[in-house]
Amino acid sequence: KTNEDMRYDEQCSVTSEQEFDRSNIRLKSLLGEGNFGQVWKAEADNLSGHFGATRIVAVKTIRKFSPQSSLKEEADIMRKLGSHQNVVTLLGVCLEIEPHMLIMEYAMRGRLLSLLRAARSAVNILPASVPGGRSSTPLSPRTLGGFALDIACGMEYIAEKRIVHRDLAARNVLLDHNGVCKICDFGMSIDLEGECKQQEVDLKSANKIISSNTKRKLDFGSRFIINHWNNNFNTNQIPTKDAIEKRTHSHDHSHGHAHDSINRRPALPIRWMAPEALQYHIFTHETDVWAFGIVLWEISTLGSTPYANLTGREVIRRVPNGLRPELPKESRLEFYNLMTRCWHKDSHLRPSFSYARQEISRSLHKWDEDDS
Ligand code: ACK
Repeated sequence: KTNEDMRYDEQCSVTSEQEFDRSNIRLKSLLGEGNFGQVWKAEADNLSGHFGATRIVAVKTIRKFSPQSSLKEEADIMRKLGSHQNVVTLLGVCLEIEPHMLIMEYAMRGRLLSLLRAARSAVNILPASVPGGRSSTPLSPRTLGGFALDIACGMEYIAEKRIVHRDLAARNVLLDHNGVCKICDFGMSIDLEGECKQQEVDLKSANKIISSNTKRKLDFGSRFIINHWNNNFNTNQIPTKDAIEKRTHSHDHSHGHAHDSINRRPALPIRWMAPEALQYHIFTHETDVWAFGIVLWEISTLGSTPYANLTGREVIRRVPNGLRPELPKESRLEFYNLMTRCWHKDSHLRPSFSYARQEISRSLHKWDEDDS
């Protein structure tokens, strides 16, 4: 992104509750259908005071009777995040009448996962000199390392804002026209600060709890995260391990989420989840770090599915017992170490996002120096 693009996004990013006039949106083509709704490529006029200007945007809509029946919470999270070059920016909302819509910046090159998989056949079939779009170009280790750095920067920012993403995976990273990665899909995210306020926990002590390495933190974490689960998954029970297992009967149907076997609503991204998330339903910045390790693995394997030979049920049982994704042969050593540390059983011994970002940045500098 140029500085000018950044300034434009900052001006456009939505910070108020203000409703966008939906008559200013023209849906152009369906980009894809997610679990709860659709994403459209669209044109939007007069976004956030840019009168007379038209911008290409992505519009997310929601099915009326989906379990996540509103995009309000997702909009709140995105509003709080504002504008960062590695996070998809919210540009406007239509939440007063249905169908609800989120207007987001448009990331032209689509999902990172698709790009990684497309690059596989390019690596195998096409010689490096064949001209073509980026999606048919083999991806160099330097380019892959750049993706890892972008995602670490985005996640560092998200964690600074005290948001837990809960669904970080290569399918939820988009690429813009410059090939810059942008983290998206905050439908499962939690705002830790907001949760503290709601549960009348003093923010000062909550900050201490959240940032300290004590058991209290986990207790605190699990309590509000379970509440969040109940709100979102519409059940009055604290989910048991059995309940999770039930949700995984038909896994791998779409987007890496397990599905409820009866009504097929999406449950949890089992293969990206840390042991404490699988066992005790604790979701924290550290469980996001675990998922980041899986994303590094996805990047290194050009979009393989973690534990592809196991069912979701087996993953739930074996990851807490020490099972980890098989380390890819073709990756650079620095990334092995980093991903392995992201998968430390003890969540407090995993690196922070800012440490991971610095480490990746150091590796990339070293590669650049070695190459020159
Ligand atoms: O790989 P894709 O083109 O990238 O297909 C999926 C589809 O919508 C369903 O999620 C695309 N998509 C989602 N959000 C955006 C966005 N902000 N910009 C561009 N494409 C998007 C995603």
